[in-house]
Amino acid sequence: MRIDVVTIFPAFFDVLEVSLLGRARDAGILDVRVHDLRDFTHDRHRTVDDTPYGGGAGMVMKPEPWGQALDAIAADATEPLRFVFPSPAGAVFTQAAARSWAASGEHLVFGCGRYEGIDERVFSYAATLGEVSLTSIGDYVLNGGEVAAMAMIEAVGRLIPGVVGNPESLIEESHEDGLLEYPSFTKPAAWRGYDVPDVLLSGHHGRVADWRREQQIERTRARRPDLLPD
Ligand code: JFT
Repeated sequence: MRIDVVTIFPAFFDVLEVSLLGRARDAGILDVRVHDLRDFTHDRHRTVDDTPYGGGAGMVMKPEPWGQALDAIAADATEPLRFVFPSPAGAVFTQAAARSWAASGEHLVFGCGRYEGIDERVFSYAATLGEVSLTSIGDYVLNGGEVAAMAMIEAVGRLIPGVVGNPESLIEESHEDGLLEYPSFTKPAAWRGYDVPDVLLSGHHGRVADWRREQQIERTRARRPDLLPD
């Protein structure tokens, strides 16, 4: 899978090298390329922002560098493009979106803005080159799109076959079955006065499975009732 990132802070993405995705990249399964938006400017100060039309606080990202960056990426794309712009005004990113993008065969392009946001016409222009998604990672406020893009890249990347070692662990995890995960324990069986639940030491696979499902439902009811059907 090919992923491009456009940002004024390319160094943010250096951690991709050392994370889970680094090995997938070495194996040729994931090809992530990071571009500095300022490389697509032409003035001495490599300007990417300007004051907002209509007034108001802060600065807005100028459309011209974005247009040049998106054109350069589109020019050598070999798969259908999806432009993902992290945005506090976007639809909330879900595991369903991660699954859909991972399975789509699309070339993902993350446009990471800063300041008050990106000139709205950039999204209209991107829509002439591919699909466009304005996506938020949740209802809290960040200073720009980089951290959100990193989260989405990890969520999508780990669903690409070969990126995560054991495909079973993908299915078992939180959200893949609509419930929170069951609690996990490892050795020792007794630690600082806390014991591992007896059922997990019993060797009764059916009872273990029933207990885990019960735990999933109870935790989901207590912490995330919004995930349960009425
Ligand atoms: C914040 C963001 C996400 C996501 C993109 C761009 C500029 C700063 C900002 C903050 C509040 C209002 C602009 C961004 C996010 C999230 C994403 C940008 N800012 N206006 N904040 N919180 N969950 N995804 Cl471009």
